[in-house]
Amino acid sequence: MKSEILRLLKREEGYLSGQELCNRLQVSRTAIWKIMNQLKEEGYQIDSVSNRGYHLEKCPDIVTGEELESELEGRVFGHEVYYKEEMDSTNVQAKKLAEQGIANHGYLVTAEKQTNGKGRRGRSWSSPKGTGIWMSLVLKPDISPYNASMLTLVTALAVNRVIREQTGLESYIKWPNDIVVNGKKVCGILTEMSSELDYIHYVVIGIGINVNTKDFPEEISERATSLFIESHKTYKRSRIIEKIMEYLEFYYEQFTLNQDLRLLLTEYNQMLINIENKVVVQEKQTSFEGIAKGINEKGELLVQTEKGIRTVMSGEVSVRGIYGYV
Ligand code: BTX
Repeated sequence: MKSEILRLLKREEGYLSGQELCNRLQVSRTAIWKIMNQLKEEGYQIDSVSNRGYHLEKCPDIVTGEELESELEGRVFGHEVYYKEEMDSTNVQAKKLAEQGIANHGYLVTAEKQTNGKGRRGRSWSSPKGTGIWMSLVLKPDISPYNASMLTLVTALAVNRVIREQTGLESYIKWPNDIVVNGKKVCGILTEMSSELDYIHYVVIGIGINVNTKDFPEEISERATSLFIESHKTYKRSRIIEKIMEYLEFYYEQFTLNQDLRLLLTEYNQMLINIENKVVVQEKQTSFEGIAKGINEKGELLVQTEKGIRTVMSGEVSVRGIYGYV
């Protein structure tokens, strides 16, 4: 009900009378009054005037379920949101909820802070309170498990587009799972899956974006950046989440049509920072160098070497520029 009240308040330009809210939601005046107080405690500025009702003057920068649900009306992605101020990892929580049968396709998990944010291969992800977007989307795609890793690339495309549109920054995708601005990492994506050989139980797409972060722990400060650091502006995180859900849903539909990236290839390769760059591909035991030529329909990176083109699958490799991270 709280998200419904928020949605109505956001839509109303003038004042929304208490009586109208009672009628619409079939609840008592006291119930409405209590929720208004809760919202005020969370930081919403609500003007209440007797005989006129309530008017929402300002929304705080928070990522609660009610804030997001009130924005994400009519969408499949993010239609239901599980929020807790603090979590170990939104990916871990999303997997638990999917295992329990609670999280269905499009279910979103968000937190203000992660105490054990995860990167790939056991690495950690710095997720301080209130500054970034730490979220995980549960999907139950009807696709082959072999094609699921492309979802990371689909997500990168959506996040990169939203960053560009919302901030005006020239962000790029660093294949396969980072978004970079001015050569530094502003976003990381961690896709995890539970499947059988030919059937996906669920996929969890974890997205971490440094939004209003002002500084970083020393060990990552040279390679990490935030939207704030790059643009000197702060952003309302719920707005960015809302836009990501919108674009991700759009790109996801195009991906599932053929279970590959043929419809997204041109746009992806335009946004690929590594393109035509010398890269070092580090595989489990060995490494090799070449020029990145872009990705193919399967999302593999094509690398021109002296011996010809090699296709690199995401997973157990890391790709970096010859002189550093990008
Ligand atoms: P990755 O393994 O590619 O990157 C992890 C590496 O990035 C770390 O080893 C560190 O060097 C650097 N790093 C750590 N924190 C940050 C940061 N905040 N900004 C920039 N660089 C950083 C990338 O893994 C995938 C990260 C996914 C994070 C999301 S957050 C929501 C969801 N829940 C969860 O536990 N993980 C995902």
